[in-house]
Amino acid sequence: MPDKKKTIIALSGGVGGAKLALGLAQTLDSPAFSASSQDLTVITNTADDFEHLSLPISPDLDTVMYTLAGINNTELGWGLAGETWQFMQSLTALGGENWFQLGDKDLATHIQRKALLKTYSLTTVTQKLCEQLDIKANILPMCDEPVQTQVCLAEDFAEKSAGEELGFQQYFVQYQCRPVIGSYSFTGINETRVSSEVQTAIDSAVALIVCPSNPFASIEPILSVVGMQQALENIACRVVVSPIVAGLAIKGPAAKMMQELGMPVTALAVAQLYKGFATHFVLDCQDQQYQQSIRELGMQVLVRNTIMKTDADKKTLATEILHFIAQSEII
Ligand code: FO1
Repeated sequence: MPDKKKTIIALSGGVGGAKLALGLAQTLDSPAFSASSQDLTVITNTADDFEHLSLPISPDLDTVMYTLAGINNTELGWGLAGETWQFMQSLTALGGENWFQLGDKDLATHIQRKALLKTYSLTTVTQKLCEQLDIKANILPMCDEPVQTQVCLAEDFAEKSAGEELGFQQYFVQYQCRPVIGSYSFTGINETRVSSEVQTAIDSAVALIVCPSNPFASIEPILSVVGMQQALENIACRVVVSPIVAGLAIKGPAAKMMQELGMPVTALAVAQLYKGFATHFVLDCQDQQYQQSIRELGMQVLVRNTIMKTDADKKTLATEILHFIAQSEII
């Protein structure tokens, strides 16, 4: 009789999350772990998604997908390796909108996604794309309904006044995260629900790993899907990996957002955000002074190098987290 399926669920945004997801996928696939019969499901943020040039763009889904397929562009941190830009050059020559770069190869993903979305849900479309790319892990969007992160400006910026909202990609790409944020919201979130595919993964899950992704822009939208947090709380072991190391975000605007939202930029402040939800916390060696304070929040703490520069770093961190989970008294 085959072993009952045991799933490790990872929650991920873009680059940082995808790195750990790759480490987890490779580790679970290695001979040392194959006897544990654990598979990987990556539930990915889709609140960065938007329509651009009439195409449905899912930046975090694509970053996770390309990374797990081994075809990601490591220099840019998004898009595909060996990309060319003739489409963008021609579009620019025609006076088209060029603040958001779509590479020639990447364009195929968005066009194929658009075609498939006429018939299938985003979850099924993602599964079909992953199948074509030979990805073994199960990559799922956080939900099938459209959600869009909007940031509300605390100060005037360019032609926008304080109090006005910007879509996340405009904030992130067009304005390079320069506007000061007062608050943010997730348009459409109240119309979402946990998909049957996400629920099935949760039902067989032995542990949840929150990858080192932006707590506000990447993880909070996932946890805000109607019914998601309650469903995930049925998984006894819930590990958060800090995206803040030595007061800096590994990538992206997490540190800047924390500061503008009035929080100290520390791994301890990240742990406080997840108080009551996380049972385990992974802290970088550079932040070990917070170990005791985080334990006092009710979490077991693992102190390791969490900066993943090489593929070996990704696998090492993934292995250490999987051992931390296995040793836990909870499962
Ligand atoms: N990020 C940029 O900084 N500039 C871009 O022009 C850009 C284009 C782009 C196209 C497709 C895609 O899937 C991602 C793209 N990204 C780009 C990355 C993306 O906007 C961000 O990494 C995420 O939204 C943040 O998680």
